[in-house]
Amino acid sequence: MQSQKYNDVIKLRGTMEFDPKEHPHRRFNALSGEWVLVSPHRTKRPWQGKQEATTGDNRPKYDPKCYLCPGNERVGGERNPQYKNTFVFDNDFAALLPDAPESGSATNPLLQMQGVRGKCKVICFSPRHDLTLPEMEVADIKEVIDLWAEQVDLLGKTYRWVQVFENKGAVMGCSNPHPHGQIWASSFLPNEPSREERTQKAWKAERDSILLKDYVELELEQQERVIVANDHWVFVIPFWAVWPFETLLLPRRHIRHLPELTEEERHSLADVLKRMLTRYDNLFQTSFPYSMGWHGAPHDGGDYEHWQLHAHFYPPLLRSATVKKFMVGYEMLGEAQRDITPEQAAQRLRELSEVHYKSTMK
Ligand code: H2U
Ligand code: ZN
Repeated sequence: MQSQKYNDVIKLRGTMEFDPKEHPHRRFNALSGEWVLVSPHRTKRPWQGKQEATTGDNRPKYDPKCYLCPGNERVGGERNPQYKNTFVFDNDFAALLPDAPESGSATNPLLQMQGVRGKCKVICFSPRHDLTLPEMEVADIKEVIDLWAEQVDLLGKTYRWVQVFENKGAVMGCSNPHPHGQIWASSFLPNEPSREERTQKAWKAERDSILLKDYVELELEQQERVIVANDHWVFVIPFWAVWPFETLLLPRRHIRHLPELTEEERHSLADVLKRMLTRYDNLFQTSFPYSMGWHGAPHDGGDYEHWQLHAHFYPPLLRSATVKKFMVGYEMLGEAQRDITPEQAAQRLRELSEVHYKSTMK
């Protein structure tokens, strides 16, 4: 028999109307297949945690000590050319090697390993040491997009997966403020795209439609989580976002890979990136840190009709330029959790200007 106290709780719960703005709930990430716990009632809790020092952001246009600036020597002894737009080079400390040997087959299911091959590159977005993507001209951002597409095309001829990404800000472990990103191409499909491969494939098999195309249409209809959109692209805080200001960048049409983008779509992508990343910087009046990366279909010759190209932006900041969200405790041992709802986060980003705060301070 249930106790009186338990019955009272049930009775009380029955009289309350569920409100996702107020009540704890879980949301399903249709793309990763994982759940996230949302606790909106908790946003008022006091904070006496870590306050990280903000680093001053007065960088010179050229830094003679920077290993990414034009004409400078890198750690491995090679010298960068006097590049004018973008510059790509093989990572001097590559995590993946093109000619690593194959491993033998595993004999113990508890001690499995795989030999892997790959290539790691570093991309400089601009010769200017003092800029970041949102501070660059749209035409110069377009050069970065062209380089991403060119490298995906090139590396995709040899490798199954080409991961284009950017770590921005010291808080994300970025080693140098000079605007740059990386590409790691690999003979294997890493965990994150493997999950997305499973969910997108299953969606197509069950509904005969494209998961992220259905999703972008739903977001455009609801307009609750859309932040910036133009003729070809839509930036949303996904319904299932884990990081407070996490965003998902989606094309409106069905595109599998970056190299498929038309000239017009590349210009339009440069525009939407500049606008969204400016909003990010304006949120806490700081050069907004994040890890971002592109997920396009694998390059192994398989049928990837179910894939939709997209980019994830994972910023760590929570409530200021110095207070970030920690993925610890419950997140490590239970599941991901957030306080502010994705709808509230989207509204905050929507209310911001698309004029960069630094340009108004000059
Ligand atoms: P971040 O994107 O996390 O800052 O990494 C920069 C990369 O640049 C890092 O992977 C490489 C490091 O190995 N690097 C070089 O290839 N040459 C250098 O001279 C310094 C850093
Ligand atoms: Zn530099």
